[in-house]
Amino acid sequence: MKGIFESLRKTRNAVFGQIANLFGAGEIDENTWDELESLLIQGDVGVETTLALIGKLRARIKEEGVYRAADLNRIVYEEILALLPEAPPLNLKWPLAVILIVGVNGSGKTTSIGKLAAHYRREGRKVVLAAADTFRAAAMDQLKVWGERAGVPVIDGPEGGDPSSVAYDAIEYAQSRKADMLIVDTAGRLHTQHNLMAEMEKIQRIIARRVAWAPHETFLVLDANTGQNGLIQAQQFLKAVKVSGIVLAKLDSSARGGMVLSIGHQLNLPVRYVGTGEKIEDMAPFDREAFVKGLLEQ
Ligand SMILES: Nc1nc2c(ncn2[C@@H]2O[C@H](COP(=O)(O)OP(=O)(O)OP(=O)(O)O)[C@@H](O)[C@H]2O)c(=O)[nH]1
Ligand SMILES: [Mg+2]
Repeated sequence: MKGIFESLRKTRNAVFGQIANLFGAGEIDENTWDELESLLIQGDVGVETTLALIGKLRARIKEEGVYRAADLNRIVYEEILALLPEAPPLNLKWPLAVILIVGVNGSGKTTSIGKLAAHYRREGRKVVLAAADTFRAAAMDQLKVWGERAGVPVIDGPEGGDPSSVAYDAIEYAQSRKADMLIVDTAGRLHTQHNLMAEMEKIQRIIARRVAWAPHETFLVLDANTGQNGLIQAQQFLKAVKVSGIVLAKLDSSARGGMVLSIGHQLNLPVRYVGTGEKIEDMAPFDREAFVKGLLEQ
Protein backbone atom coordinates (compact mmCIF):
# COMPACT_ATOMS: atom_id res chain seq x y z
CA MET A 1 0.00 0.00 0.00
CA LYS A 2 1.35 3.40 -1.00
CA GLY A 3 1.17 6.31 1.39
CA ILE A 4 0.50 9.98 0.73
CA PHE A 5 4.17 10.84 0.29
CA GLU A 6 4.70 8.27 -2.44
CA SER A 7 1.41 9.15 -4.16
CA LEU A 8 2.55 12.74 -4.43
CA ARG A 9 5.65 11.79 -6.40
CA LYS A 10 4.34 13.05 -9.77
CA THR A 11 2.97 16.26 -8.30
CA ARG A 12 6.26 16.86 -6.48
CA ASN A 13 8.43 16.07 -9.49
CA ALA A 14 6.35 18.18 -11.85
CA VAL A 15 6.42 21.44 -9.93
CA PHE A 16 6.36 21.57 -6.17
CA GLY A 17 9.81 20.06 -5.64
CA GLN A 18 11.25 23.14 -7.40
CA ILE A 19 9.96 25.50 -4.75
CA ALA A 20 12.74 24.60 -2.32
CA ASN A 21 15.34 25.38 -5.02
CA LEU A 22 13.92 28.86 -5.38
CA PHE A 23 14.86 29.60 -1.83
CA GLY A 24 18.57 29.03 -2.12
CA ALA A 25 21.22 31.56 -1.23
CA GLY A 26 20.51 35.24 -1.50
CA GLU A 27 17.80 37.58 -0.47
CA ILE A 28 14.11 37.62 -1.18
CA ASP A 29 13.28 39.97 -4.05
CA GLU A 30 10.52 40.53 -6.59
CA ASN A 31 11.96 37.74 -8.68
CA THR A 32 11.42 35.26 -5.86
CA TRP A 33 7.74 36.16 -5.72
CA ASP A 34 7.29 36.07 -9.50
CA GLU A 35 8.89 32.65 -9.74
CA LEU A 36 6.93 31.30 -6.81
CA GLU A 37 3.71 32.60 -8.30
CA SER A 38 4.35 30.97 -11.62
CA LEU A 39 5.27 27.63 -10.00
CA LEU A 40 2.10 27.62 -7.90
CA ILE A 41 -0.09 28.38 -10.90
CA GLN A 42 1.63 25.67 -12.93
CA GLY A 43 1.06 23.39 -9.96
CA ASP A 44 -2.75 23.71 -10.22
CA VAL A 45 -3.10 25.82 -7.11
CA GLY A 46 -5.28 28.26 -9.07
CA VAL A 47 -4.91 32.01 -9.41
CA GLU A 48 -7.10 33.03 -6.49
CA THR A 49 -5.41 30.77 -3.95
CA THR A 50 -1.94 31.52 -5.34
CA LEU A 51 -2.43 35.27 -4.96
CA ALA A 52 -3.87 34.88 -1.46
CA LEU A 53 -0.91 32.71 -0.46
CA ILE A 54 1.68 35.10 -1.83
CA GLY A 55 -0.06 37.98 -0.06
CA LYS A 56 0.15 36.08 3.22
CA LEU A 57 3.82 35.22 2.70
CA ARG A 58 4.76 38.81 1.89
CA ALA A 59 2.95 40.04 4.98
CA ARG A 60 4.66 37.48 7.18
CA ILE A 61 8.21 38.12 6.09
CA LYS A 62 7.66 41.81 6.64
CA GLU A 63 6.20 41.22 10.07
CA GLU A 64 8.99 38.83 11.08
CA GLY A 65 11.82 40.74 9.43
CA VAL A 66 12.86 37.77 7.31
CA TYR A 67 15.01 38.65 4.33
CA ARG A 68 16.99 35.50 3.51
CA ALA A 69 15.33 33.33 0.91
CA ALA A 70 16.43 30.19 2.79
CA ASP A 71 14.15 31.13 5.67
CA LEU A 72 11.14 31.04 3.40
CA ASN A 73 10.94 27.26 3.41
CA ARG A 74 9.46 27.07 6.88
CA ILE A 75 7.06 29.94 6.30
CA VAL A 76 5.85 28.50 3.01
CA TYR A 77 5.23 25.16 4.72
CA GLU A 78 3.21 26.81 7.48
CA GLU A 79 1.14 28.99 5.17
CA ILE A 80 0.35 26.16 2.76
CA LEU A 81 -0.73 24.06 5.73
CA ALA A 82 -2.98 26.91 6.87
CA LEU A 83 -4.82 26.79 3.52
CA LEU A 84 -6.14 23.35 4.40
CA PRO A 85 -9.01 23.35 6.88
CA GLU A 86 -8.64 21.15 9.93
CA ALA A 87 -11.28 18.47 9.61
CA PRO A 88 -13.73 17.77 12.44
CA PRO A 89 -14.08 14.09 13.41
CA LEU A 90 -16.13 12.09 10.91
CA ASN A 91 -19.83 12.13 11.74
CA LEU A 92 -20.30 8.39 11.66
CA LYS A 93 -21.28 7.39 15.20
CA TRP A 94 -24.89 6.51 14.41
CA PRO A 95 -26.83 3.24 14.72
CA LEU A 96 -26.86 3.29 10.91
CA ALA A 97 -24.33 5.76 9.52
CA VAL A 98 -25.13 6.70 5.93
CA ILE A 99 -22.45 7.94 3.54
CA LEU A 100 -23.57 9.34 0.19
CA ILE A 101 -20.97 9.29 -2.59
CA VAL A 102 -21.26 11.77 -5.46
CA GLY A 103 -19.04 12.89 -8.32
CA VAL A 104 -18.85 13.09 -12.11
CA ASN A 105 -18.53 9.93 -14.16
CA GLY A 106 -15.18 8.28 -14.14
CA SER A 107 -13.93 10.24 -11.14
CA GLY A 108 -13.39 7.06 -9.13
CA LYS A 109 -16.60 6.73 -7.07
CA THR A 110 -17.17 2.98 -7.33
CA THR A 111 -13.52 2.10 -6.75
CA SER A 112 -13.38 4.44 -3.75
CA ILE A 113 -16.53 2.85 -2.31
CA GLY A 114 -14.90 -0.57 -2.52
CA LYS A 115 -11.87 0.79 -0.67
CA LEU A 116 -14.02 2.55 1.93
CA ALA A 117 -16.08 -0.60 2.52
CA ALA A 118 -12.92 -2.61 3.16
CA HIS A 119 -11.49 0.16 5.37
CA TYR A 120 -14.57 0.46 7.59
CA ARG A 121 -14.98 -3.28 7.73
CA ARG A 122 -11.44 -3.55 9.06
CA GLU A 123 -12.52 -1.06 11.74
CA GLY A 124 -15.17 -3.58 12.76
CA ARG A 125 -18.20 -2.00 11.14
CA LYS A 126 -20.98 -3.92 9.46
CA VAL A 127 -21.22 -2.34 6.02
CA VAL A 128 -23.88 -2.50 3.27
CA LEU A 129 -23.52 -0.91 -0.18
CA ALA A 130 -26.33 0.59 -2.29
CA ALA A 131 -25.87 0.56 -6.07
CA ALA A 132 -27.97 3.64 -6.74
CA ASP A 133 -26.19 4.26 -10.04
CA THR A 134 -29.02 2.65 -12.01
CA PHE A 135 -28.11 4.59 -15.14
CA ARG A 136 -25.95 1.71 -16.39
CA ALA A 137 -26.29 -1.98 -15.50
CA ALA A 138 -22.51 -2.27 -15.75
CA ALA A 139 -22.13 0.29 -12.98
CA MET A 140 -24.15 -1.86 -10.61
CA ASP A 141 -22.20 -4.96 -11.62
CA GLN A 142 -18.94 -3.14 -10.98
CA LEU A 143 -20.07 -2.24 -7.46
CA LYS A 144 -21.01 -5.89 -6.86
CA VAL A 145 -17.49 -6.94 -7.77
CA TRP A 146 -16.11 -4.45 -5.24
CA GLY A 147 -18.68 -5.65 -2.68
CA GLU A 148 -17.39 -9.21 -3.10
CA ARG A 149 -13.79 -8.10 -2.73
CA ALA A 150 -14.63 -6.19 0.43
CA GLY A 151 -16.93 -8.96 1.71
CA VAL A 152 -20.01 -6.79 2.08
CA PRO A 153 -23.54 -7.10 0.58
CA VAL A 154 -24.64 -4.88 -2.32
CA ILE A 155 -28.28 -3.90 -2.89
CA ASP A 156 -29.22 -2.94 -6.45
CA GLY A 157 -32.32 -2.39 -8.60
CA PRO A 158 -33.43 -2.60 -12.23
CA GLU A 159 -31.40 -0.74 -14.86
CA GLY A 160 -32.97 2.65 -15.47
CA GLY A 161 -34.96 2.34 -12.24
CA ASP A 162 -35.32 5.02 -9.60
CA PRO A 163 -32.03 5.44 -7.71
CA SER A 164 -33.91 6.71 -4.67
CA SER A 165 -35.82 3.46 -4.43
CA VAL A 166 -32.53 1.53 -4.41
CA ALA A 167 -31.36 3.73 -1.55
CA TYR A 168 -34.69 3.11 0.20
CA ASP A 169 -34.41 -0.69 -0.21
CA ALA A 170 -30.81 -0.64 0.97
CA ILE A 171 -31.79 1.24 4.13
CA GLU A 172 -34.51 -1.35 4.89
CA TYR A 173 -32.04 -4.16 4.27
CA ALA A 174 -29.33 -2.57 6.39
CA GLN A 175 -31.73 -1.93 9.26
CA SER A 176 -33.17 -5.45 9.14
CA ARG A 177 -29.64 -6.94 9.24
CA LYS A 178 -28.52 -4.53 11.96
CA ALA A 179 -25.77 -3.16 9.76
CA ASP A 180 -24.22 0.04 11.11
CA MET A 181 -23.03 1.63 7.88
CA LEU A 182 -24.54 2.17 4.46
CA ILE A 183 -22.52 3.60 1.58
CA VAL A 184 -24.55 4.80 -1.42
CA ASP A 185 -23.06 4.89 -4.94
CA THR A 186 -24.66 7.33 -7.39
CA ALA A 187 -24.56 8.04 -11.12
CA GLY A 188 -22.08 10.57 -12.38
CA ARG A 189 -23.73 10.95 -15.74
CA LEU A 190 -27.32 11.59 -16.73
CA HIS A 191 -28.84 13.09 -19.85
CA THR A 192 -28.31 16.59 -18.53
CA GLN A 193 -26.45 18.25 -15.71
CA HIS A 194 -29.81 19.53 -14.46
CA ASN A 195 -31.20 15.97 -14.20
CA LEU A 196 -28.12 14.83 -12.37
CA MET A 197 -28.36 17.55 -9.76
CA ALA A 198 -32.14 17.04 -9.35
CA GLU A 199 -31.49 13.34 -8.77
CA MET A 200 -28.79 14.03 -6.19
CA GLU A 201 -31.20 16.31 -4.31
CA LYS A 202 -33.95 13.70 -4.40
CA ILE A 203 -31.74 10.87 -3.18
CA GLN A 204 -30.50 13.05 -0.35
CA ARG A 205 -34.11 13.86 0.60
CA ILE A 206 -35.26 10.22 0.57
CA ILE A 207 -32.34 9.15 2.76
CA ALA A 208 -33.07 11.98 5.21
CA ARG A 209 -36.67 10.86 5.49
CA ARG A 210 -35.71 7.29 6.45
CA VAL A 211 -32.73 7.82 8.75
CA ALA A 212 -32.39 10.65 11.25
CA TRP A 213 -29.83 13.29 10.25
CA ALA A 214 -28.73 11.24 7.23
CA PRO A 215 -26.74 11.32 5.03
CA HIS A 216 -24.27 11.80 7.85
CA GLU A 217 -21.39 12.30 5.46
CA THR A 218 -21.50 13.18 1.77
CA PHE A 219 -18.22 12.65 0.00
CA LEU A 220 -17.53 14.22 -3.35
CA VAL A 221 -15.06 12.09 -5.29
CA LEU A 222 -12.69 14.14 -7.42
CA ASP A 223 -10.16 12.80 -9.88
CA ALA A 224 -6.81 14.35 -8.95
CA ASN A 225 -5.93 14.55 -12.65
CA THR A 226 -8.62 17.16 -13.30
CA GLY A 227 -6.71 19.92 -11.52
CA GLN A 228 -8.59 23.21 -11.43
CA ASN A 229 -11.58 21.63 -13.23
CA GLY A 230 -12.14 19.66 -10.06
CA LEU A 231 -12.86 22.91 -8.28
CA ILE A 232 -15.54 23.79 -10.84
CA GLN A 233 -17.09 20.32 -10.48
CA ALA A 234 -17.15 20.72 -6.73
CA GLN A 235 -18.92 24.08 -7.03
CA GLN A 236 -21.59 22.43 -9.21
CA PHE A 237 -22.24 19.65 -6.72
CA LEU A 238 -22.27 22.02 -3.79
CA LYS A 239 -25.34 23.69 -5.31
CA ALA A 240 -27.33 20.46 -5.06
CA VAL A 241 -25.94 18.48 -2.12
CA LYS A 242 -24.41 19.21 1.24
CA VAL A 243 -20.93 17.92 0.53
CA SER A 244 -19.05 17.31 3.79
CA GLY A 245 -15.73 16.08 2.47
CA ILE A 246 -13.62 15.17 -0.52
CA VAL A 247 -12.21 11.83 -1.60
CA LEU A 248 -9.33 12.61 -3.90
CA ALA A 249 -9.01 9.61 -6.22
CA LYS A 250 -5.97 8.79 -8.38
CA LEU A 251 -3.49 11.01 -6.59
CA ASP A 252 -0.83 8.42 -7.49
CA SER A 253 -1.38 8.92 -11.22
CA SER A 254 -1.65 12.71 -11.13
CA ALA A 255 0.83 15.58 -11.30
CA ARG A 256 -1.91 18.00 -10.30
CA GLY A 257 -2.31 17.35 -6.58
CA GLY A 258 -1.86 21.08 -5.95
CA MET A 259 -5.61 21.41 -6.61
CA VAL A 260 -6.18 20.32 -3.02
CA LEU A 261 -4.92 23.70 -1.82
CA SER A 262 -7.61 25.62 -3.67
CA ILE A 263 -10.31 23.18 -2.58
CA GLY A 264 -9.29 23.78 1.01
CA HIS A 265 -8.87 27.50 0.67
CA GLN A 266 -11.74 28.43 -1.66
CA LEU A 267 -14.36 25.85 -0.67
CA ASN A 268 -13.29 25.22 2.91
CA LEU A 269 -13.86 21.49 2.39
CA PRO A 270 -11.68 18.90 4.11
CA VAL A 271 -10.14 16.09 2.10
CA ARG A 272 -10.93 12.86 3.97
CA TYR A 273 -9.19 10.17 1.92
CA VAL A 274 -6.86 9.94 -1.04
CA GLY A 275 -6.73 7.18 -3.63
CA THR A 276 -3.21 5.85 -3.94
CA GLY A 277 -3.69 3.12 -6.58
CA GLU A 278 -6.24 0.78 -8.16
CA LYS A 279 -6.28 -1.97 -5.55
CA ILE A 280 -8.65 -2.31 -2.61
CA GLU A 281 -6.04 -1.36 -0.03
CA ASP A 282 -4.86 1.66 -2.04
CA MET A 283 -6.44 4.41 0.00
CA ALA A 284 -5.00 6.60 2.75
CA PRO A 285 -6.76 8.82 5.26
CA PHE A 286 -5.84 12.41 4.48
CA ASP A 287 -3.22 13.91 6.77
CA ARG A 288 -2.62 17.65 6.25
CA GLU A 289 0.95 17.67 7.46
CA ALA A 290 1.94 14.56 5.53
CA PHE A 291 0.36 16.09 2.44
CA VAL A 292 2.20 19.40 2.63
CA LYS A 293 5.50 17.67 3.42
CA GLY A 294 4.87 15.35 0.50
CA LEU A 295 4.39 18.35 -1.78
CA LEU A 296 7.46 20.27 -0.73
CA GLU A 297 10.12 17.82 0.38
CA GLN A 298 12.57 16.44 -2.11
N1 LIG B 1 -4.32 4.86 -10.23
C1 LIG B 1 -5.54 4.96 -9.68
N2 LIG B 1 -6.63 4.66 -10.40
C2 LIG B 1 -7.84 4.78 -9.81
C3 LIG B 1 -7.99 5.19 -8.46
N3 LIG B 1 -9.31 5.22 -8.17
C4 LIG B 1 -9.97 4.83 -9.29
N4 LIG B 1 -9.09 4.57 -10.30
C5 LIG B 1 -9.42 4.15 -11.69
O1 LIG B 1 -10.28 5.11 -12.28
C6 LIG B 1 -11.19 4.50 -13.18
C7 LIG B 1 -12.61 4.96 -12.90
O2 LIG B 1 -13.00 4.51 -11.61
P1 LIG B 1 -14.51 4.21 -11.20
O3 LIG B 1 -14.48 3.83 -9.78
O4 LIG B 1 -15.15 3.28 -12.14
O5 LIG B 1 -15.18 5.63 -11.38
P2 LIG B 1 -16.70 6.04 -11.22
O6 LIG B 1 -16.71 7.43 -10.70
O7 LIG B 1 -17.44 5.02 -10.43
O8 LIG B 1 -17.20 6.03 -12.73
P3 LIG B 1 -18.72 5.96 -13.28
O9 LIG B 1 -19.41 4.84 -12.57
O10 LIG B 1 -18.54 5.74 -14.74
O11 LIG B 1 -19.34 7.28 -12.98
C8 LIG B 1 -10.98 3.02 -13.01
O12 LIG B 1 -10.18 2.55 -14.09
C9 LIG B 1 -10.21 2.87 -11.70
O13 LIG B 1 -9.36 1.75 -11.67
C10 LIG B 1 -6.79 5.52 -7.72
O14 LIG B 1 -6.81 5.93 -6.54
N5 LIG B 1 -5.60 5.38 -8.37
MG1 LIG C 1 -19.21 3.96 -10.85
